[in-house]
Amino acid sequence: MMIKAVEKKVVAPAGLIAHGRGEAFDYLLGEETTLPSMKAIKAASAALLIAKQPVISINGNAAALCSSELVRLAKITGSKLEVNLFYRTPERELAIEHILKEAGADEVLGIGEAASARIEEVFSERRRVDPRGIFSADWVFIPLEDGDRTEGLSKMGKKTIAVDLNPLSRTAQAATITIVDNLIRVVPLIISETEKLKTEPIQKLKEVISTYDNRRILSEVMLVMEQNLRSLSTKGVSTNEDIK
Ligand code: PTJ
Repeated sequence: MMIKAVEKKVVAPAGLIAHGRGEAFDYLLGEETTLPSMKAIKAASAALLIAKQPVISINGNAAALCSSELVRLAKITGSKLEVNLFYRTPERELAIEHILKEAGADEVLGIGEAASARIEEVFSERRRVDPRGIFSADWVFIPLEDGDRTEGLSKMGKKTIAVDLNPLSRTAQAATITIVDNLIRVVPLIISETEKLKTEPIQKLKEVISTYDNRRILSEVMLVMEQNLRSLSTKGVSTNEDIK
């Protein structure tokens, strides 16, 4: 699927490397959503519901992996969809816009001249943003983001929700809410969580966010990884002698 998406110019060649890196970390999670990640998903859902101008940032990998679900999430939470690419070319912008429109998006921001604003703190093509979208957003959902832009967005005062399988990445470390899990599992879970939380009073949603501690969640996820590795390694190998 990802290779086909590279051929269609949706995914950048570097997106394949990022995907493989993600898979390696997913094995450490046991390829399932962990309890700490569920807490991050709940906080992210509450944030998208209380946000005044939420924006979902779409890159090549996100479009290839779950465009229909991201369009659905945008509709449920009233978020805008904006294409924002590290390896930006007009061809890729249009290919991703096409996928999102086919998946039911009414409006896709960040295409061509529409990405006319600049994030001064970012030095890659990712600095180009749409004034109606990321530039004026309060919360930005950033799946598979690069570290520079996550830091740039937070310097601009934006709150960010990152999805990144690597808890050590600069994005995971810099985001307001970090969901360390596979994007393909995360988006359906945020959809069902937002549907559950939608009827809750705003005060309750604010409380979910104010009691959320991202540092602690990152530590808990790393402990899950450590435990998984420990139990896997003690299954087959019990002593140093066995390793030799
Ligand atoms: O489409 P473009 O031009 O915007 O380029 C997109 C990529 C992904 C190439 C660009 O954003 C990039 O280079 O990202 P990084 O810095 O490689 O970071 C991607 C992060 O996503 C890595 O930490 C991976 O572990 C993680 N990742 C990969 N696949 C998944 C994932 N996280 C969650 N779910 C995945 N399926």
